[in-house]
Amino acid sequence: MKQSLSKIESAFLEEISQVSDADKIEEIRVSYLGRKAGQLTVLLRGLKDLSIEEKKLIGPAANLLRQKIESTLTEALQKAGSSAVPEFDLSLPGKISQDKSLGHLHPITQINRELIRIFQSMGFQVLEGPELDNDYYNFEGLNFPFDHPARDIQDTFFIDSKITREEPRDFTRNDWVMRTQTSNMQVRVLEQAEPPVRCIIPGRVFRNEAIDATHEHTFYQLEGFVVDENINIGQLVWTLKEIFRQIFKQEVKLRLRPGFFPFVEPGYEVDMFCVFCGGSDVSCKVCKGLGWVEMLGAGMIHPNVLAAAGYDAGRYTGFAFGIGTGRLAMLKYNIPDYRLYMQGDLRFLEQF
Ligand code: FA5
Repeated sequence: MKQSLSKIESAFLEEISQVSDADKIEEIRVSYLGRKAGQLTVLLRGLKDLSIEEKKLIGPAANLLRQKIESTLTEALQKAGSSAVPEFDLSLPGKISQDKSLGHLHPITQINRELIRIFQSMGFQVLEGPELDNDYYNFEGLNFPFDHPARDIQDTFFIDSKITREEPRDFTRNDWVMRTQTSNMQVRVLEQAEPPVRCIIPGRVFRNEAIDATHEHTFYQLEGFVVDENINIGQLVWTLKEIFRQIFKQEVKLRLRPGFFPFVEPGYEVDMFCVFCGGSDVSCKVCKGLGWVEMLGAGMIHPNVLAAAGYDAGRYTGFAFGIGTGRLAMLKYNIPDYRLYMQGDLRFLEQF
């Protein structure tokens, strides 16, 4: 067996020294290492019939010869300039060169992650909700009776098909909508959770509305609500101020105006002082010179909503808010136009 190995070795070295073109080199490879009838392959196959002592002796020598043949073939191919030989090592890890920038997070993702971190530090649970939802959770359960004009506040994308999906309840109306608000999670969560409840739901929402510097048809909200005994407006205001203080790393001026949302009573619209012009520029695209930008809706959860979720509305109270996270990111990162988020323009995205 040993003699056969040396015969193969010298024959191979003799043959390879006489060829210089890639096709011939390939022929030699097949003749020695080919899977079916390669001379060395056949010999290696015979190893299994040897005794253990012989295997120990011949096995390593045969493997060594195979490696030698392989590396000699590769060298020969390199000399022949074959494209079959990679010019670089594909198994090496990539290099980060100065002129190639790393990927980075979209500003909405950044603000969401920051909000999640802050809310989690305050004991809020983070949940997700469906973007396509039943009329019940988006409207009816939230105290928007069918055909009530309050539904017109949010221009809705209605879905023109019957969907069957496993849901925790039978719907009074089997109508589906692209959710217009992350508030669609209020009843859904409360139906399944026991108080105390403290959670946030960041997500995408959809409205069939005209777009401008502060409005998109597809935009981002973060819903939050707390339900327990003795929950009050003071706690809502404190929570909002604290969140804004942590996001902007300074005290932020917020303004509460009475606002109507059928699922809260009392309800508020909350504005933040415009950091772009402070109200001094009538041509400011963000606040239009008013000095304030509407950032969120909020209020005390309406007893009808608590009752729809099966809560004893006499015993439990709760507050809820829905922050426009895209608007928040505009003020935090000085973004003058909401439409920039969705345009995929690298000149914009690379700034974050
Ligand atoms: C609501 O969507 C309520 N669900 C908020 C709420 C939650 C109220 C809980 C009470 C209790 P509103 O339609 O105002 O409310 O939207 C909330 C925020 O989303 C706005 O303050 C604004 O920051 C943002 N927003 C609303 N419409 C758009 C839009 N078209 N484009 C971008 N951001 C928007």
